[in-house]
Amino acid sequence: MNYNLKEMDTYAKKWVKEAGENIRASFPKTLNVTSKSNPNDLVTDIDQATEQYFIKKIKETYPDHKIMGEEGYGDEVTGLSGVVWIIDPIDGTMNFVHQQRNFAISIGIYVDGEGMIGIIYDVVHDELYHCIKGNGVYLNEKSIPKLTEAKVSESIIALNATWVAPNKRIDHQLLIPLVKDVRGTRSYGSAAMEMVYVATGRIDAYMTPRLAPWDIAAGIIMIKELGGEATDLRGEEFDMLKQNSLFVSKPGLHGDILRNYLKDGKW
Ligand code: 2AM
Ligand code: CA
Repeated sequence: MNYNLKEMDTYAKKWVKEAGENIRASFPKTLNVTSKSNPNDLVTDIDQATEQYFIKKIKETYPDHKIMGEEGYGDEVTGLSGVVWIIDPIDGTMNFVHQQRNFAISIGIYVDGEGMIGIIYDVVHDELYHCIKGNGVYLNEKSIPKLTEAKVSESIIALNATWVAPNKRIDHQLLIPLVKDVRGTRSYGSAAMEMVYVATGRIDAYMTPRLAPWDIAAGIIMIKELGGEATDLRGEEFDMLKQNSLFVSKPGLHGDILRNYLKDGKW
């Protein structure tokens, strides 16, 4: 297949900025909010319109590329051969609805299964995080430095409080020792934002037992590019066609946490 990463990156960033402008323009208007799988799984007309906007642009420009989008307007993607755009039009929809901040547009572009371009746009702050594999990661025009090692006792980890209270998905006792040993915990409510916080070193790690491919597609490319580690909670590679657990971290810290805190979990 014929593809040009630089050109795709330029278009993707342009479309993301345009979509962000439309999202900012929507703030004074009344949102049409409905729920999907459960009453807390929200979607708005803006999530849907944003995804449709990307699909129109991508299909016009690259008719042979495939698109996997959270809101289901893309293709039925059953394999990762060729170029696949993995899109979350708004990651952190609950924040978007309640706070009008702490959400992002996330686009990962995969070529034959390999993550090549990652774009995460913090719409409210006009902060565009972007990366082409092998060329570093940038926040707007500024290069983001490589990640350095950190100790558990001096780290801040992002983790949702759900996972240390009784819940349906995991044994909530498993993560309590880690929460006690780290310097602090945070929860931002958008996986894409939490991953750029790891990429920029604002936090040291982020973990969660279940995310969809579009939540993680862009962020894991950036973290790996910066020398960080991105695996599931067992330390294994992701399957971008399924739900996965996620554990992203600075180097060194990743192995320490896996060995000392995560190894007994049935993730
Ligand atoms: P979303 O806002 O795009 O739905 C919140 O902790 C994070 O988990 C967000 O990145 C959110 O993405 C994601 N999320 C929420 N519900 C989810 C679900 N049912 N499956 C997978 N990811 C989900
Ligand atoms: Ca979303």
